Amino acid sequence: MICVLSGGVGAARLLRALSLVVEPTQLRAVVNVGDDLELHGLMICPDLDTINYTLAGLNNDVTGWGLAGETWRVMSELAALGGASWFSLGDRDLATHLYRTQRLREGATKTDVTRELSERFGVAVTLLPVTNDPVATVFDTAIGTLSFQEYFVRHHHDVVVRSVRVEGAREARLTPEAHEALSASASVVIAPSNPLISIDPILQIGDARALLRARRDDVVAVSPIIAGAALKGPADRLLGELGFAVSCLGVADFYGDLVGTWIIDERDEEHAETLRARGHRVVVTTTIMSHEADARRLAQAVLA
Ligand code: FO1
Repeated sequence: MICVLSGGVGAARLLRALSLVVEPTQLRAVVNVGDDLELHGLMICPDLDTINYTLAGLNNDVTGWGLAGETWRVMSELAALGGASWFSLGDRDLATHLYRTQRLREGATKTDVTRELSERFGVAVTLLPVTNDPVATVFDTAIGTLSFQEYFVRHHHDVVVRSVRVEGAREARLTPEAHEALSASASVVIAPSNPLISIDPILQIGDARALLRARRDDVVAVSPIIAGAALKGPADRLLGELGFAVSCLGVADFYGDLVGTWIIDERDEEHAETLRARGHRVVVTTTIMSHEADARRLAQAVLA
């Protein structure tokens, strides 16, 4: 079994790549829930849904989130009523949130509902929310305190961030399934997701960080920063704002002694020696998964 610490798009692509070279049933994704939100009375779990939709081959390539072939009739009716429409929920996507919310009201856990949704979508990778307890990633910014999606969507991650915190992390517990995946999988892979706002909210739960540190030699991380920039989202900007170098070295500083092996892009080969000198094993390869052959090569490097 391989465990993948996962945020949204970067993790979804890595899991899809890994599924090309290992049986998907051998993969377990421990997924961030710090960007989950309650809106219109519905529980929305963007990272879990992005991964589920991507692995089902149904992700929306135009938006990068939500479902393919989406329509927006409910949102435009809601906007016409003067309702909150800044966070776009497509008509097809809404069914997922309605289903999840109803099941949670009936007493199911997020872990239960995630399993049910994966089954319905025919996804064989096991998706595990890191916790079933309430947690929320919050940004202290130049314009005040913002929830994750206020920062990310409403303000297009275009405000200066002073600090990030995960409310509820101290009290939250790892689910037994996530605990087992982190401690008993043959290896743990940190996906090329945003280290500060997708992976750290996983590491802050329970003893996740200690579990990884204790098996550092089995921990492989794929750098989300390539030649000083993130492929998508604000990871590069946030690293700089929070005092880290905007490079794979800055990401390595952030994770510190959790990682045994770094997988960095060919364009960052110049940093390989520095990482080796710090005691990491380093693999240099293509980390952009835009073509199947590259995705397969990256997956093979991760597994090797
Ligand atoms: N991202 C946007 O930029 N705008 C949206 O309106 C939006 C809606 C949305 C609805 C459901 C969902 O699962 C994801 C959605 N996202 C949207 C993506 C999401 O905000 C972020 O990509 C993740 O939270 C970061 O991992």
